[in-house]
Amino acid sequence: MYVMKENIINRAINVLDANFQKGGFTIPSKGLYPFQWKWDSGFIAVGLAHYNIDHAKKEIETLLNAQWDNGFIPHIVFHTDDDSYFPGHDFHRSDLHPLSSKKYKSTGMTQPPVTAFVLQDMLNIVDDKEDMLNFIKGQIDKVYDNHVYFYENRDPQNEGLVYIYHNWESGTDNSPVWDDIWDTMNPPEYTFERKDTTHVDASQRPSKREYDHYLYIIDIAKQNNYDDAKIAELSPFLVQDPLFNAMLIKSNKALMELYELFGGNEDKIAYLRKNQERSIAAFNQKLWDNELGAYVHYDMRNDKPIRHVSSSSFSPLFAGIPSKERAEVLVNTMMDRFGGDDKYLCASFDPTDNRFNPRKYWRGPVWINMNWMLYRGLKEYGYKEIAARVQNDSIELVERDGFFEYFDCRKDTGEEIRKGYGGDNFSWTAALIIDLLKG
Ligand code: 2M8
Repeated sequence: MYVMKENIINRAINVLDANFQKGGFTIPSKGLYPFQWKWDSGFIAVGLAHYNIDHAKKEIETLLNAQWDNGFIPHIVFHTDDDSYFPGHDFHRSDLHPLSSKKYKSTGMTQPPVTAFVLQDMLNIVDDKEDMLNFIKGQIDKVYDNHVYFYENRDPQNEGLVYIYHNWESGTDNSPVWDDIWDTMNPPEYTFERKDTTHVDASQRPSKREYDHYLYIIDIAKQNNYDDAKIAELSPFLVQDPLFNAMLIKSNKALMELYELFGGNEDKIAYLRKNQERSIAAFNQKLWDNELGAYVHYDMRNDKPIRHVSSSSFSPLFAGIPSKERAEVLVNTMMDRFGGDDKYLCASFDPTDNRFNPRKYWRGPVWINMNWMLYRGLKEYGYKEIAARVQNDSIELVERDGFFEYFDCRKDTGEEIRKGYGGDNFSWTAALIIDLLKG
């Protein structure tokens, strides 16, 4: 066991080192994703903190350097002019927003706010606490400003829940949850050259028609210079996502705890506390589906819940959102639908739903970042055995199938040689496996 563990950790370190760039950030996967992604950076920094603290700090620093003057942090920072990815900076045009960074080209959309809880994790991992505290002191206000940005600009009805206006903001790009929204839209047929399908089999990626929807939503945002109020008024995609809001809540807590360590900052702590209470209450009230026994997404544009269970439904465990009683219902739902003996935990979409696809990206495969959060959440609520299963399943998949982007949740795929799906040598898989093995 010990030798095996060391061996995976060394392989994971090799993946991360190979993906680290001169500019001080880590690409998610060579070829497929050649820039810096917001939530990837966070997960990567957790892994880096175990063996290369300088790189871990750099990862966070380079991301936060690209913050806009209104506190917004973009989902992709285009540090280089690489044209092997579509859509690139020339499509996204972050310069249209008056407060966007003048120094860094980026997208005009964001991703789940993981940075604050990542900073807290980094502090917990390293031995030299003083050094890390100094680093955090220099970065924390930027992360706070990002949370203020969300509450002041992404919550038009002042509910305590923030919206996302694009499926790429969710991180769960082609989840079947979005199919309900695509059904309400009829975007034009765009002409463009896909780059992702030159790196990964098309059967494991979103369809061309799905990409038309993705591009169309960006076009609407661009026509309005990425103005948040206009987007809230006009975007055909406007969703309160349980994963995104759970990350915000988890990060609010981390920010408050970190500020408390430093002393002072009473105003900031009070602001976060007020919003935290509202957010948790609204989350439990609006996003809980009693019949499904799970948290679900809410479609603000069409004013209705999107009633499907996905791995996002379980992310509130990581943020301490459900009561003990509700957590039990949620875990039972997960075990009934996702937890059969013939499956690895945890599929990204409900295997009992007819939209489930075990090979297609966010429509069913297991993702290590979601498992990492699930493992922590289950442990926190006292589900030690199920947590251990999530941990072991993750390690087994990576050990056998490789450091891939996503994995088949079926124990028997019908194929002789198993392999992971999507990009190979994928950074957050490597980073979080290190943390899962050490934790
Ligand atoms: C995937 O998303 C990008 C767009 O952001 C893509 O498909 O081109 C998602 O899995 C997302 O969650 C992830 O951050 C990104 C980079 O790993 O890839």
